[in-house]
Amino acid sequence: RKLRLPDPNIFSAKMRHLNECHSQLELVEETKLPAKIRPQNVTVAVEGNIGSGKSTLLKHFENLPYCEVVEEPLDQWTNLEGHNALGLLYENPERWSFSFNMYAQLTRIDMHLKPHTLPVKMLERSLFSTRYCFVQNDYMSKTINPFEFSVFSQWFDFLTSSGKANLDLIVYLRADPSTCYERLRKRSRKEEAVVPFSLIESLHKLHDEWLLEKKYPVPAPVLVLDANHDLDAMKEVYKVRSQEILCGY
Ligand code: D5M
Ligand code: MG
Repeated sequence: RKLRLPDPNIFSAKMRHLNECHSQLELVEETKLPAKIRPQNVTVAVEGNIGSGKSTLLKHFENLPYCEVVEEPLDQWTNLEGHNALGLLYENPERWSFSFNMYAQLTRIDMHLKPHTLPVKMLERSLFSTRYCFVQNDYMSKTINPFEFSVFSQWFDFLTSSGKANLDLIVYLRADPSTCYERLRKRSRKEEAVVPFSLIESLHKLHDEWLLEKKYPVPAPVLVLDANHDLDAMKEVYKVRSQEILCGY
């Protein structure tokens, strides 16, 4: 695994401030940086189906002083100069899958390129799941045609060959399609009202094919977590297994 060498300034203002305030702060065990990742910059991608609980995991780790989180830019996807790209995608996938995914790919390389300000950077999904799960699904279900698939794939190859999108670890939140679907219904995002159960099933299969069966290239070691438990139980898993989630072991 290739880890970048540490920048001595990586212990950013936030961490320095924490150290300075040490006497006033009750630092609990989980707020300390695990020895195994000190002092490198580590990039972790959190992958999983729609409704698998990525945001819950990210929210948990966001609170740790050495961890920063880069969420999926949903606000950009729902308002691109006034266009709701996500809404259009679900309204008419044949027409908009290619455009949506070309834009998603642009916003994703932006996530990968965002400089580290803390030792651990956690991404909500990556360029790789856009290609191997979402675009693969569109291609197989013919909402992206072979010409569009080639254009998308050549951009993907170009963007990933630079090494700028390297990951150190993938955390795969694996939940049953029925669990994901129930959560999706519950959160009732307006664009997702028309998402059929069959899409959740296909995406589940593609995540498994990619991250478990390695049918497509897997760019980093994978930690699989059972994400079927309720919110409180999941938070407990994140607490107990935080070192693994941050370092893979
Ligand atoms: O929610 C993210 C939403 O965006 C969900 O409706 C899936 C959709 N999404 C994400 N990436 C893509 C790509 N590449 N193509 C199509 N749709 C996508 P979340 O619950 O965070 O997964
Ligand atoms: Mg999300």
